[in-house]
Amino acid sequence: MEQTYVMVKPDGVQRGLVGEVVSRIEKRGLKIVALRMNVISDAAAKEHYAEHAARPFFPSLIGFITSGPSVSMVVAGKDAIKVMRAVNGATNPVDAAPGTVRGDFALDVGRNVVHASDSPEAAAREIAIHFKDSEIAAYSRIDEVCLYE
Ligand code: IDP
Ligand code: MG
Repeated sequence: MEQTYVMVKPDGVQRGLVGEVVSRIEKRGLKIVALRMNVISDAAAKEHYAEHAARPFFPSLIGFITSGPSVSMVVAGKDAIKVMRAVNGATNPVDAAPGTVRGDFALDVGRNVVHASDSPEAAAREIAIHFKDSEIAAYSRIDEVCLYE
C-alpha cells in the first residue's frame, strides 16, 4: 500500500479543523499510520519546502509553517498520494472544488489548511523529514476487508 505525508498546517490547527481533516481521511478509507502535533523547526520546514527555495513567497511560507503547531501524518492506502491530493483540492483554494478541504474551508493560497505529498519521491522524502521509521505503525484496519476487493 502506498504511503503519503499529510499536514494540517498552523491555520488549520488554529481554526479547529484537525478533526475535520482527520475525519475525511479516515472516512475515505485511508489509514493513518503515524500522527503527531508539533511546531516544525525552521530547518525541517526549509527541507520540506526545498523545491520552493527560490520563489518569492518562500520566506513567508517558512515563517508561517513554523509559526505554531501543525499536525503531521503518514497516511496509507490504495493510491494514497493521488487520493490525498484530491481530498485536499487545488493549491489555490479559489480554484478548489467544493467537497475538497481547500474548497470547503479556505480562500487564500498562503492559508490553504493542508499539505499532501505530490509524488512517490516527494512522499518518501517528506515522510523521512518528519518521522522516524519507528514512529510509523504497521497494522490492519478491521474495515479493510470491506474496503478493498
Ligand atoms: P501544494 O501545497 O498544493 O503542493 P505547492 O505549489 O507545492 O502546492 O506550494 C506549496 C505551498 O506554498 C502551497 O500549499 C501554498 O501554501 C504556498 N504557495 C504556493 N504558491 C504560492 C503563491 O503564489 N503565493 C503564496 N503562497 C504560495
Ligand atoms: Mg507541493
